[in-house]
Amino acid sequence: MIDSSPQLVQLLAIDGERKPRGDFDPWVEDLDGTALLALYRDMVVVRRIDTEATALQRQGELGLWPPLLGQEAAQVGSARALRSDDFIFPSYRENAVAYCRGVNLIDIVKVWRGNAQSGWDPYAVNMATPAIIIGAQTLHATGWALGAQRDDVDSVAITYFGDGATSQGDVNEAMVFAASFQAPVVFFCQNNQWAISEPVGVQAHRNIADRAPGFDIPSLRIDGNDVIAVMAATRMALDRARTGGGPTFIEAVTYRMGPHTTADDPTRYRDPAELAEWKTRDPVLRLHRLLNSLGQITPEVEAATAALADAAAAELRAGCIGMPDPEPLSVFDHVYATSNATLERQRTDYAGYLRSFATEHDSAEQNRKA
Ligand SMILES: Cc1ncc(C[n+]2csc(CCOP(=O)(O)OP(=O)(O)O)c2C)c(N)n1
Ligand SMILES: [Mg+2]
Repeated sequence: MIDSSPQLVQLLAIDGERKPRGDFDPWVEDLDGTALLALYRDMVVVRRIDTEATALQRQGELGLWPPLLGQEAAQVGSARALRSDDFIFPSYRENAVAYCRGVNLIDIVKVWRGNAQSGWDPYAVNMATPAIIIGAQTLHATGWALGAQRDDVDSVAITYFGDGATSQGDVNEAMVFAASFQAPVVFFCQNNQWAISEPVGVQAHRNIADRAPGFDIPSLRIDGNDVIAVMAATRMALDRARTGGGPTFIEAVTYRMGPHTTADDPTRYRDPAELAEWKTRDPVLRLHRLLNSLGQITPEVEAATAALADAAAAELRAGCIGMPDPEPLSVFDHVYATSNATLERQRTDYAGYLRSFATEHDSAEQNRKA
């Protein structure tokens, strides 16, 4: 299951050794100890946020949560390669990307608590809100990229999706359009080995990265648990797009260490030996090993990083639990820019339905106020 074929680009070995590679190294030569430590900090914090959100769901404070455990390097390495004017079109799992983009932690969980239909203003951070419809966001990204091309700006669209999404028509259609018009878009596929309970080998008898050249889109197959390789490949792809070279497809080979979502139980379909094997490739541990060998890990650094992660978790928890409940009828407010008769009828019906739960006390209160 674990791939170590020569095309898999790896710049950071499992034991934390930096592996030189002439074609990729120039893209990450600025990554000194301080920069690597910043990436490490991000990865520790997003893992902590993810763990806290999972706990909040287990405690009934969130309806659902899609964990990113194991995919920290793929998300942080790519997100930190972007410019602020690049636009991100994510799936539901890119919560580390949202964190790197500066999305408020509360806004990240709002939608999973059922408090809002959408978490944040996409234009404030140049990142769309999560797409649950598998692969739909790849079309949005390609359309946005075509717009950037016509506006003659050098901003790039990046879209995140999973291995399973590559079987979806939308993703293939997006690649056809991106290739035809040389759209400045990066297709970033996190191959986490599973599409819920479906292993990647069922839908892809060859590497997923092999598909893109069929659309005339160059592709890179990288170790997605290696934050340095991820950053190098993403910078390379962004640069190509920015300079008129068109789209690039990146397959980041990683592993979903947790369940698909908190509603899933992977022990029913996954061999525990597979998880144990991937734990040895843990992206956070690997970077920690490199930093340790560079002398960057001191007790002070460890304590400061843990404090940062704890503070983020505390902020998330307090914000989540303290969120005011939305007014139930507000669900109708943003369906259309201007309302219509059908929607108004639904609103009236729903208001009546809600009134049917009113207690005698509520009725007495209403009568008193009336
Ligand atoms: C169009 C569509 N079909 C099916 C689903 C149900 N569904 C939700 S997640 C998922 C699997 C996606 O797997 P993958 O693309 O590998 O992403 P991952 O969840 O592993 O990150 C499916 C089939 C959906 N949300 N949208
Ligand atoms: Mg997957």
